[in-house]
Amino acid sequence: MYKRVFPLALMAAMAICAQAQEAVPVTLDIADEAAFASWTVIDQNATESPNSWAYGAADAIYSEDKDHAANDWLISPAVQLEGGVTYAIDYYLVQKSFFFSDKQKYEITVGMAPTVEAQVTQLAIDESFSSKLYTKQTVKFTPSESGTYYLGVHLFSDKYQGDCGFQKFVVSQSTEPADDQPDDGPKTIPYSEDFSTREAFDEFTTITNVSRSWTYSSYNQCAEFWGAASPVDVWLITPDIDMQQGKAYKMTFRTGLENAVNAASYKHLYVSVGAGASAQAQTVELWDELIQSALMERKTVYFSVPTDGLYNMGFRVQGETSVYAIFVDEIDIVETIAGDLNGDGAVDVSDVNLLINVVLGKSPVSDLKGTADLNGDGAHDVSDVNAVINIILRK
Ligand SMILES: [Ca+2]
Ligand SMILES: [Ca+2]
Ligand SMILES: [Ca+2]
Ligand SMILES: [Ca+2]
Repeated sequence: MYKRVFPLALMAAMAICAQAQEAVPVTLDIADEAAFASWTVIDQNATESPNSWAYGAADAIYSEDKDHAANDWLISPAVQLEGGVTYAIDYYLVQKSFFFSDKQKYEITVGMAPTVEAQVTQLAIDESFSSKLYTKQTVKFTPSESGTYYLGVHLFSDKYQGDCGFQKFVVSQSTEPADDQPDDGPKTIPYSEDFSTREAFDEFTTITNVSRSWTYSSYNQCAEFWGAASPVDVWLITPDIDMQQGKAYKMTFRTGLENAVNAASYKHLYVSVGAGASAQAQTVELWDELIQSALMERKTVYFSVPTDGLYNMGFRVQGETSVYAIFVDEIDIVETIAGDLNGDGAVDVSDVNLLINVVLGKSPVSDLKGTADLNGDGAHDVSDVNAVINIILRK
């Protein structure tokens, strides 16, 4: 079948070059077979997997290959774009599978020719796409030069992940600045992130020791790590957040599992803080728990920082996992009353007594309803007891 697709694609590309290019706003859809013929299909792994993009029903469909991963491109007809102008590009994909654990992997690209070599700019990537409906996703693009552009859908899903459908691109001039422009500096407290957009996730740093990492789940609107067959060490680290020494902070977030039916699906999650978005900089471990629930449970972490500056919170999954996902969502950081360790709103001798009991190991750390590490050195010890006494004496 791919033997037919190749020359068809070339003829289509040549036909387009002869036509006037579309100017924005424009919808590049696949309304019928004739429209599909104006798109370029490139089956990059045709020798091992002839499955590729084909006309469906007012869309293009990649039919799953049960034995081989996909490596298949669908490239749009030409569109005329102006340099320096920011465009909003809506795209519509769908996952066709009965299995919730099936995921598609794709990237959205743009380039100045309908070839793999020319599709050099990546606009989006999702390695765990699972939306069962055609829903709008949007990326921004600001070309540096005016000219003829082509938008690409590159599917590189693992084998046996169900069919994938692509419906259309809608290109319009954006009223907002491009995502890749620098934002307005570090985040401040109160800090809140609910991952309602991919752009929000893109401000996070991800680090991994395996082929997969934390990705954006457009379906669940949260951060997701899809697990791996081998032991993992994967980090999701917040953007820079401005924090001050001597203040008490409380971070809450929600986490849960895609599948919690057996222990192989559980994931060990660690939370840390450090002055940098790298594993080396995440020096103070604050919390850890073996996540065993499919409910998105809210977790609470109390902490302080040792000096004024920019800090990052780390979410790390470590150890054995299955290939089911863990989710992180609704990260909130607020300032609390420094020294109020029992959470009654006041700082007094009862807080000192509680901290002494925790330092002596007579009370569990979980009794604390505020940070007992007031100097932010990662330890609960007598210097923190003194810090609470000083807060009381200064009142
Ligand atoms: Ca193929
Ligand atoms: Ca969310
Ligand atoms: Ca108190
Ligand atoms: Ca301390």
